[in-house]
Amino acid sequence: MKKKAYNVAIVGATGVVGKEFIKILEERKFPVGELRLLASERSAGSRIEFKGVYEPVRLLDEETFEGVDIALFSPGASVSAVYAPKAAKAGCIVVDNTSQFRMDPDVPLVVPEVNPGAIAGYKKKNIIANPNCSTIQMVVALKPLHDKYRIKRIVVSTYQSVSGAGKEAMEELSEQVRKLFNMQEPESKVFPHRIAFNCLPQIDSFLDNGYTKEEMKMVNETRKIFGDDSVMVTATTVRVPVFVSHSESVNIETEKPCTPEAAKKLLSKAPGVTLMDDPQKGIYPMPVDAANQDDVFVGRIRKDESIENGLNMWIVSDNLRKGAALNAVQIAEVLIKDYI
Ligand code: NAP
Ligand code: 3JM
Repeated sequence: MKKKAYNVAIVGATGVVGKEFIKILEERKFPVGELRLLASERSAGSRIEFKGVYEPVRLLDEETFEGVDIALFSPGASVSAVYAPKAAKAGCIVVDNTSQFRMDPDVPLVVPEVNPGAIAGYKKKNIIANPNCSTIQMVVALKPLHDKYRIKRIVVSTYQSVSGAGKEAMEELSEQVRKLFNMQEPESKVFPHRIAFNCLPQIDSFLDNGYTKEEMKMVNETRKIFGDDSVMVTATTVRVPVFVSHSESVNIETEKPCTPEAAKKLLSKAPGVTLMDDPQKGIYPMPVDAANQDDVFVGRIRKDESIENGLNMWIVSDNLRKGAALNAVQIAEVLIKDYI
């Protein structure tokens, strides 16, 4: 028999993704029984509102997962590495937002609009991975095009907001702007260089191949989610001084010819996508409009005139919602509908 309500733990509840989890569970009326909010000793003892009640934040420890059905994790990769397997062993299903398990062949990597069937694979480890924010918005927009025209190659450049690096990163941008307006020297602690009025062509650390880890996440995760290693992907990921929503300039080469008009028609009906494409009237997606929205917004669709079958487009979405917390809650919704 189906349960009426599920006990849910949020690990990293005081972070920007964690707080979005709490908002989205309430907004979507997810059937929450007990809500267990977990963080480090820095925040244990504080309270966060859920459905009008101030729930206590507790310290993440070994006993925390007894009786929990679903655990939504966003505490950073090294913390997930230790605690997600413990939670899974205690019997709950973990939906992990970090990069820790994404490429594990025994862990499904899921975007419900793209590969919902993969969720069934959670039984191997009791863990499901949520992809990187930049990957999620790109695959939601490209999946219908891949299904119909087969994408051979993707070239993507991102313009990622500071909220993707957490609460301290958002504070760093605010503080740097304040200092610069007051003729003071800004400090950089979270980012490797000043982010205020600047762009940083580095997200996460550099690898031996000259790419950053963030760039290789986009390459590897896209292929895993599409279940198609023949798709070639190359990425340049850039941090920009925007608070919320990531933007992406995406170029695709398809096997079968696809006109911009056909792409627009397909995307106007695609699940989770809103087409905003009337540039003559100034209509195209922008981060300020996408923030606090659920959909992936696509515009500036046009022919790549330098190759036979190519398209350019501009894809924008709220990185904390579809890029993180919303996608994970949608996975949990499929779990309770079809599996538990
Ligand atoms: P954040 O604002 O810095 O929040 C980090 C959260 O993790 C806080 O609640 C923090 O608690 C908690 N935490 C840190 N160390 C912990 C520990 N040792 N034990 C228990 N809790 C701990 O960061 P965020 O933006 O929410 O992101 C958190 C993580 O989610 C990232 O590191 C990343 O792996 C993942 N993420 C994924 C996506 C995605 O695309 N799917 C997007 C953004 C982030 P305190 O308040 O106690 O410090
Ligand atoms: C987004 O623990 C960490 O260093 C987290 C780094 C991080 C990640 C990650 O690798 O999990 C920050 C922001 C992500 C992500 O989604 O990949």
